[in-house]
Amino acid sequence: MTSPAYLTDFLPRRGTLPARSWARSDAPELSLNGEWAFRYAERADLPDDFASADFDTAGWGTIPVPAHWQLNGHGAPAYTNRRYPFPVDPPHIPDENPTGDYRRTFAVPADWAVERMLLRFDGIDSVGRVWLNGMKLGVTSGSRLASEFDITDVVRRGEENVLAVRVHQWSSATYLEDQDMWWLSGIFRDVTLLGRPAGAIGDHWVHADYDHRSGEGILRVETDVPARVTLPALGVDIAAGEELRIPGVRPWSAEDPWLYDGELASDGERIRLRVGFRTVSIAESEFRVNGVRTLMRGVNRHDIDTDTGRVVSEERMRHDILLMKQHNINAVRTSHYPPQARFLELCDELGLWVIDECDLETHGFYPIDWFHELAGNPAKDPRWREALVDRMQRLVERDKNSPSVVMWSLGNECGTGENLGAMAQWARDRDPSRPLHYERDWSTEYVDVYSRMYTTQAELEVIGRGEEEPWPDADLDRERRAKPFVLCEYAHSMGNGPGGLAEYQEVFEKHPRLAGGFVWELYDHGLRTQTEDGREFFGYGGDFGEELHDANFVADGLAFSDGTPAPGLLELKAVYAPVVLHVSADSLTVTNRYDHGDTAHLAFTVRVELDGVELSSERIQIAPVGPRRSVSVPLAVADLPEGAVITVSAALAADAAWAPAGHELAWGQFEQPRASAPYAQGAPVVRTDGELVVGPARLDARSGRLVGLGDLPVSGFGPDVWRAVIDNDRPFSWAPKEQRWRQIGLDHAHVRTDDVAVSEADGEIVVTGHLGFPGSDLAYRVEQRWTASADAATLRIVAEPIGAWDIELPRFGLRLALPGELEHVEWDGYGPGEAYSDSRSAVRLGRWSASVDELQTPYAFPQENGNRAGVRRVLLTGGGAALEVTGHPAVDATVRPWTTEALDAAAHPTDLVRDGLTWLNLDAGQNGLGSASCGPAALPSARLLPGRFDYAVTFRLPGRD
Ligand code: IPT
Repeated sequence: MTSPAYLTDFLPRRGTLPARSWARSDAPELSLNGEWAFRYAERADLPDDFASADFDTAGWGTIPVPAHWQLNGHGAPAYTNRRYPFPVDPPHIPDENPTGDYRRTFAVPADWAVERMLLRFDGIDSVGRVWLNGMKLGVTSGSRLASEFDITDVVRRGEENVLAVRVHQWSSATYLEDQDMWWLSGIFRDVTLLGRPAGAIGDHWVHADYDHRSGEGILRVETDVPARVTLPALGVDIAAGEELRIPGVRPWSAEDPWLYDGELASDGERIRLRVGFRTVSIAESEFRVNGVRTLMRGVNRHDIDTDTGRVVSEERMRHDILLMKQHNINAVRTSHYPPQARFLELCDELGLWVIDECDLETHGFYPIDWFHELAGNPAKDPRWREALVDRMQRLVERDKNSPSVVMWSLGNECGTGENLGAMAQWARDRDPSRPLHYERDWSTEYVDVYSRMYTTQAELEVIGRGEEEPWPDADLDRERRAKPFVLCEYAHSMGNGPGGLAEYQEVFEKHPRLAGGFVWELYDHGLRTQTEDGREFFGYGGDFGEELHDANFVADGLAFSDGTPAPGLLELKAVYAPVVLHVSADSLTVTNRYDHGDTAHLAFTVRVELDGVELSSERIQIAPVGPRRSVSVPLAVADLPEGAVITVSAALAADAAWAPAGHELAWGQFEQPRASAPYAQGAPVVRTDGELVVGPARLDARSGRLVGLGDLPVSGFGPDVWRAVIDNDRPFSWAPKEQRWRQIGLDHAHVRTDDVAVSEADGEIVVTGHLGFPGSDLAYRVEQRWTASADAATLRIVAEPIGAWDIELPRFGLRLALPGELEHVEWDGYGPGEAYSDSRSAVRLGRWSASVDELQTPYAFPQENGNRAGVRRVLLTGGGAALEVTGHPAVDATVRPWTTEALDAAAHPTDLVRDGLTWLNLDAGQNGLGSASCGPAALPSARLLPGRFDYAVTFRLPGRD
């Protein structure tokens, strides 16, 4: 037996105090964060003499607290999604158990007039055995849960105190903490010494309901000692325990997070109160806040920082919340553990609906026995019951005073079992004011909302209508139908995507039973690291020498690891817009999708543009539109020229706490149709040395391939069906396509020219060929028809599929390589960002420009990216050269400094090296994105079926006429 006994207990925690509410008070406290002495070992069974006061730490290093040791030079991070990275034999753990010994000293400030002293650890991963002055205080467990020790009898005043903590990476509790994230250990949240004056408040609970019928707030504050409650703005001054109805309060909501500041004062302590009056209820299968059906437009958020792991600074927490608010996200699920208490304070203040989730996941039992009894699963085994209930208690007790928390969640992915029932029972008894959530309880026996993850849009629709398949038990089925529905995870944002968000949102908005959804997830969890030659990248599973890992499945965020929004977040912002603007040539309809507030805080602007030139711009007044209402107003735009675009934008009229005045929330557009440009025609075909020349186009006479446009050399010209596979295409996806694509040989196209026919009279060259794939009879017959004027050449492509195609195409288009100096791109069409057939909500019509570098999206695992949709004209310039391409009427365009093949082969963005050419794709289309890396494929309407393609582009050399 080499592991100390506490590491294999079903409840390793010992000696800690009962959980209580987070509080900000005037009682003295001392942060024990900072540089601690530190010693690292690979095993857990070392002597514990280091805890004695006279132990000499010579030879030890130091480590910051809070921090993970793996990110500070000891051991290495490791990523697995579900799998426990060691043999599954609960409650046993491996002998190889990285262990960190921490030591520091502290003195109690001389002026502390306190009766008792506590030591609080806000988070130690996974357990910490604590000594003070050589005396054992106990063991913390529950990595993302607070632990307090009473040290009154051990601490020495006027002397130096020696605090020693032994932290182990693995413990029996690891079986309860199998969240999909990095394995990172250490004292990673704050450590604080708390002075407790005589008469201090042990625990407090602010009950602040809102009666939406009368407009009254109902206030009652529970405490364990006599105390007074004051809220000056409301003239409240009552005793704790007393209930008061206060007329005319302004309720709290995520839309209008109104907090009344006040105080709770006992003889020994004053606690700062920030009271938000609000009532959560479930009625008629709706999730309601303050009596109103409330729709959560949410995301899942982990604590993650690319440099510090789950050590998240206040600045980063604020950044995350502002990022969410600025992208129209109004709700967050704290997957899959409670964040630091400060995060919830910020949610209270800035306004987000929060599903606060317990630190619990036993997902690693699924791969062992997926569909059956999950043998040994702690959700069922009675020996774990106390540990599970303990975790729930610590979640609820710490966070019960946050108005932003509108639901408790029992945890994530633990299968089902009575221990979850015990957690739910405890929480329901303790806090009947908040509904309970847990996704795996499909019967909803234990919970108040029906929750699922990664359902299709179609299934969501069925559930929204209340027409889902009955649950086998008729009573449970009836109860479930009376419950609201939460889609606690959807739209898996791994790599390029997600697609299909708009279609989900349409369903959410339609059915009152739907309480909302939470996209998976806010951030990529890449950890910043470097190549051998010092170039930075965001490392994922396998980049740190792990024995077992799940590669880039840890990079599945709407934002990149450093917090930069990825295209998915911009798409989500457009889809989650709280107002929808429908614009026509002469009217505007504003639909308010807020549940609680009107549109008085918004300023509306109407802009008219033609080919990138602004024709007019004016603010218009729109009387406030009430929640869930819509109004139409006439738009007086005189003489709209062909091709002109009207953009109506709704922005913050004044500064908000989460964004400055002018921050745009939503926009809508209308385009006055214009005729597509005519094909270039009229120039003769001229034969030169092995070339056919028509206008500026030069074709190889034998193969019919384009080899030049005027002086510009062209290489690599031909039809193209391949894209660098996106995560949603890959073998682990729920709708894998990569294997079949490669089996057909789409990544190795062979082009054969069957005929090059010149019609001199018509000035036309017709190149007929066969686009085939080695080993396959699937193919395309491709006809390229060239015509030209003096300065422009039009290519029309007509392609007919051959054979029994059984899968959609990655793309269908044309690719060519141009000199690398052409590195500046301007285009008319949708922009400024990338867009695909099922993610087009964030892009708008306009004239845009970017460098080739700026057009690349650096997905942590390189894959297809950067497609610009609906491009009518693209102009490439640089090195004194220029090329303009016009679509008839539009194409999808991609411009890259490397090939698709190089992109496909890269494991990290640092593998991509410019090859000296500018690669241009001009496509009829690309397959949609979907979110099949964990969820449904692209909707049928977004799939690129292998049908007939017929489209055209015109190449022109500007400055030649
Ligand atoms: C789901 C998990 O709940 C979440 O933590 C994350 O791992 C996500 O998958 C994928 O990134 S569970 C899955 C089996 C549906």
